[in-house]
Amino acid sequence: MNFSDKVVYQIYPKSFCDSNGDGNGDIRGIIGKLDYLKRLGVDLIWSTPFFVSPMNDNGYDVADYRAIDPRFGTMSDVEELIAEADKRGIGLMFDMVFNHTSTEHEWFQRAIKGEQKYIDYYIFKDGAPDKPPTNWESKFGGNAWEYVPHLKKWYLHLFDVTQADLNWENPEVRAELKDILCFWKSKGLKGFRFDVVNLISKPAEFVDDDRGDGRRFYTDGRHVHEFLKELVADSGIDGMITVGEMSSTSLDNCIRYTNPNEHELSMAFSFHHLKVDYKDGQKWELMPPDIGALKKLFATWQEGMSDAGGWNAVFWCNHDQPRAISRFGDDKNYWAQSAKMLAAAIHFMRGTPYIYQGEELGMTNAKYTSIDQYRDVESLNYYNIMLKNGKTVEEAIEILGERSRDNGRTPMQWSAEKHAGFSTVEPWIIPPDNYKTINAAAEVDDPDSVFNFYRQLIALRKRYKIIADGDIKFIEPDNNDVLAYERTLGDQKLTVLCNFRDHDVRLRQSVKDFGGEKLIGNYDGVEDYLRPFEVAVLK
Ligand code: TEU
Repeated sequence: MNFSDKVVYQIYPKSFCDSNGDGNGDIRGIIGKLDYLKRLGVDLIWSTPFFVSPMNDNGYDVADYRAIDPRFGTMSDVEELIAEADKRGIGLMFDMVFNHTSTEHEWFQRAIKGEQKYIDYYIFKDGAPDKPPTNWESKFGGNAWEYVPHLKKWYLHLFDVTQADLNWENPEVRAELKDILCFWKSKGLKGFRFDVVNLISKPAEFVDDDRGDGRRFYTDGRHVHEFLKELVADSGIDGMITVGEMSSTSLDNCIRYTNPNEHELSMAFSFHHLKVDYKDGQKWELMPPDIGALKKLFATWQEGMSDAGGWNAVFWCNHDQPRAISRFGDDKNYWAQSAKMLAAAIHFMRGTPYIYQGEELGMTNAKYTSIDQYRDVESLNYYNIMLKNGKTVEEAIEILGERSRDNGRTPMQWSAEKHAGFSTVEPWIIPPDNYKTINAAAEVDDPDSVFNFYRQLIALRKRYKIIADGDIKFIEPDNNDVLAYERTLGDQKLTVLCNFRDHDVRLRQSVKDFGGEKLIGNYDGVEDYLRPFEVAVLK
């Protein structure tokens, strides 16, 4: 599939639309909103997992890859979703969580009963009960190993203790995963998203990390490219749209993951640009975003991938990230301006844009005020860790308000009605009060809305080949207020200027001198300077 002119919309089903009044979103809820997505103009939907799961990590702990969790619906609902989306010209991408399974998966259950075949499906190590095999840390806090007393063995879990890492060195495991892909491919999907797929290849030896949490031993690991090539070839998914979630990855590896000559994946998510507000690289330490660093990262990745034939998935938001508008914009005084500026900043880059549910409405962080309002396993773990490390309750709540994954998991704001029009009953997680003004019903018919700005961005990508296929070069490198780049295709040129500040900013030359005509922007006309959070796209 040629995907340079495509736009993907990400759905987190638990928070998208509740069709049966149980407070949780479901598959039929998605079906009911397909016309909304058609109106927006997206080509593909990536849905996060809805497979059978104990839901300790909201479905990223899969217990059965071929069955739908009844809380989300049935297999026939899923088949109807695929068919109804197809009628509207929208393809489906499902989320394959292949680095680990739930400990409730049959394979793990048989492993802990002592069946050697299934012990070999996971990463079990012998050891004494008081000493984990290595000092590696789980991404959700604490040591990454769990002891199983009756086996006298530890198993590795890079995420929650109920998410056991699979042993990809075992060809039987790889064969199982290929079968799962074939099963879903035959249902008529257009593509797949692969969860933390650059963590699948673990080292030959497991040793302590004296310089970090262990990630340097398994990130972009020794056989990862070989395993991906094999998975893609043997399951016949080359040519479908595939995106790998690459955790703490490198540019060189992402070039290899996505260059079409390698026959691995179509594109990659990398996260470096979403760590520019981590103080000393620590997620749980607050700092205002470093816009200079953000610019450098975009320039390095955009130009680097482009020069070497790689392809980026470009995005600000997903179900693991706080809302970009609350991080990089001003969600109070310049709400619409910053929502639109952030949208344009990435939609004109080289790569496939991803819109995360609610981003097209300008949804903001929840900023909950009490720990009982949080649901995410990572947030709950780190709340306790922060208190243990001496933070006060107020400090911990302030940090979660900025950093919790739940900020991106609040119910989709469909209307000003009770529960944001998401459900008829109290949702599993409460919406922020601003749903009364920020919601789909208020925006879809308003030509100036954030929603209609996104709609225009998608339409422009289809109309101008330069947006989909042009080269990219970053300009104004020394200006730490403005992200600026040029796209070129033949003799055509587009200049994109984005002000990340809440005040006017001047460039070395007048904005008017960058181009003759404005293609799109978030203020009327063009001044010599950029207004607060202004974006101007000039041709
Ligand atoms: O995320 C992987 C991941 O690295 C981030 O979730 C990161 O760990 C988190 O933001 C901590 O700061 C994927 C999924 O997107 C996520 O929802 C799952 O929890 C995780 O994998 C495990 O499957």
